[in-house]
Amino acid sequence: MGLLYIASVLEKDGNNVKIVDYSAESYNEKNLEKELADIDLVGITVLSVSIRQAKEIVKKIKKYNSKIKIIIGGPHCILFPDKSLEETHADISVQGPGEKTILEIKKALKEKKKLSDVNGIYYKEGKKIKKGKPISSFEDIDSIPNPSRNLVRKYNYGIGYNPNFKKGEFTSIITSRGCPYTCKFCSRGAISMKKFLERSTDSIINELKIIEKQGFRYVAFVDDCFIANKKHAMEIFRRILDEKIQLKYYITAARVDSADEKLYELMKKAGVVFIQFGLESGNQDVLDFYNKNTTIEKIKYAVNLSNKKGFYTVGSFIIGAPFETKEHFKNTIDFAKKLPLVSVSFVPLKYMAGSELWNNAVEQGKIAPDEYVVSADKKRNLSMFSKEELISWGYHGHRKFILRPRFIINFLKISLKQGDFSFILSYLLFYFKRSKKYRSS
Ligand code: B12
Repeated sequence: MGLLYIASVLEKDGNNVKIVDYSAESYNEKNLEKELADIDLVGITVLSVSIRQAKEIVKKIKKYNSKIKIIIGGPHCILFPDKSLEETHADISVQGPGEKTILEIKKALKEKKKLSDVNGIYYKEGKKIKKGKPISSFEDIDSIPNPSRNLVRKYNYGIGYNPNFKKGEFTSIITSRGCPYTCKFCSRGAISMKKFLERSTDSIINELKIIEKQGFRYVAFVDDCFIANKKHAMEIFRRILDEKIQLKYYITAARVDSADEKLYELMKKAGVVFIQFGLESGNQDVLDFYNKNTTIEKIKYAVNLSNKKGFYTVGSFIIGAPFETKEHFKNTIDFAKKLPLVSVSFVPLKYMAGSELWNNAVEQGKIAPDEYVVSADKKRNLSMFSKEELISWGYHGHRKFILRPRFIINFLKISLKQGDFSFILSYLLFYFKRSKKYRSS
C-alpha cells in the first residue's frame, strides 16, 4: 500500500511508474535487471525484517546501473532514517509518509537543486550522510490521491485468506494512519510518530466505489486498529449500505473494545465476513504487562458477539512474556479453547525495533541496537523459555485447539451461515500440509 500511494502521486505528476512486489513474485537477479531497463529512479519499502534483502537489491541495482537513484522509505526508515542509509547503501532515506516528499525529491533531482532543502529526508553526499529540512506536518490525509491499484493487478493477493481468490479480486484499504494505543510489544506508535489520523467517511466511500468499479470483490481493512473509533465505523458501514456498495470485507486487526451489538449488526449487513482480533493472552497479568488496556471479560464478550453475528472470528495470542510460566501458557490455551474462534495462533513474543519492550531490552544490554527483530529466548534473558520451547508450545496450543469436535462444529456452523465452505477447506489444507511437513522433519 505504501508504494501504491507513492506511485499514485508520481503518476499524477506525469511519471511512468511500475511496481514489483517481491512478496508476491519470486525474486531473481535476471528478473530484476529486466525491470530496470529505462528506469532512472527506484523506490523501495524497507521493513526492519527486510533490511538484508533491501541491501542486496540496492547492491544489484547499483551494479546494473550506478546512475539509478535509489530512495528507501517505510517503517524501518522512519525508525532509523540515517542508519538505514548506511545499512542499505541507498541514496536517499525518507523519514515519514512519502507522498509529499517524493515530489520534492523529484523536483530537487530534476532541477539539480540541493537535497538539503527537502523536508524529512537523509541523503548521501559523497561518503557523508546529511539531513534535509525537518519533517513537515502531515495532517490532511484526505488530500492524498487513492493508491494506484492497477499497477499490481498482475498479482494474486489475498490467497492467505482464501485460496480460491483470483487475480484482481482482492485488495486492501487503509482508513486511518497510526494507532492511539501503546501496547509494549508493538512498534506502531514509534513508526506513526504517535499520531492517529482518520480519513473522512466521504473519502473512504469514494475509494470503495472506485474499488468496486475496478472489479474487486473483497477488501481487507488493514488499519493498525480499524475500529478505534466506533462512531466513525458506524458511519462508514451505514454509508456502505446506503450507497449499496457490493463488496465483502475482511477486518485484519481489531481490538475487542470494538464489540458492540449495533455496530456488528450493521457490519454484517454491509458485507463484513471476517474479523481478526489481537487477543494476546488468557491471563490478565500478561495483558496488563503488555499495556493492552483490556480485560479477559471484554475478550470473551467480543469473540462471542462476533461469532454470534456469523463472522469468521480469528484470534492471535502471544506467548513468552518475560515472567510467563507454563501455567500462563496453559491458561491461554484453555482460554482459547473456550472461545468460538475459527482460527487461532500462539506466536512466540518478538522484540521488535521501535517497541517499548525492544527499547528497554536494548537499554539493558540484552539486545544490540542493530538486532531489529529478536525472538523471546531464555538464553538471552528475554523469557523463561528457549525460543524452541516457545515455538513448540505454540504448536502444542494450536493442536489442542483444533483437535476438538466443538471447534469443527462451530467452524461448519459459521461456514453454513456464510454459505461458503472455502475458508474451512483452505484451513484444513494448510494444517494438513504443515503437519505432513512436521512428520517428515
Ligand atoms: C497490512 C500489513 C501487512 C500485510 C500486507 C498485506 C496487505 N494486504 O497490504 C501482511 C499480513 C502480509 C504483513 C506481513 C508482515 N508484516 Co506487516 N503490516 C501491515 C500494516 C498493518 C499495514 C501496511 C500498510 O499498508 N500501511 C499503509 C501505508 C500507506 O503505510 P506505509 O507502508 O508505512 O507507507 C508509507 C510510508 O512508510 C512511506 N513509504 C513506504 N514505503 C516507501 C517507499 C518509498 C520509496 C518512499 C519514498 C516512501 C515510502 O510512504 C508511505 C505512504 O505514506 C503495517 C502497519 C501500518 N499501518 O503500516 C504492518 C507492518 C508494516 N508490518 C510489520 C511486520 C513486522 C510484518 C511481518 C514481519 C509480520 C510477521 N511476523 O510475519 C510480515 C512481513 C511481510 C514481508 N515479508 O514484508 C511491521 C513492520 C515493523 C518494522 N519495524 O519494520 C508493521 C509496521 C506493523 C507493526 N505494528 O509493527 N503486514
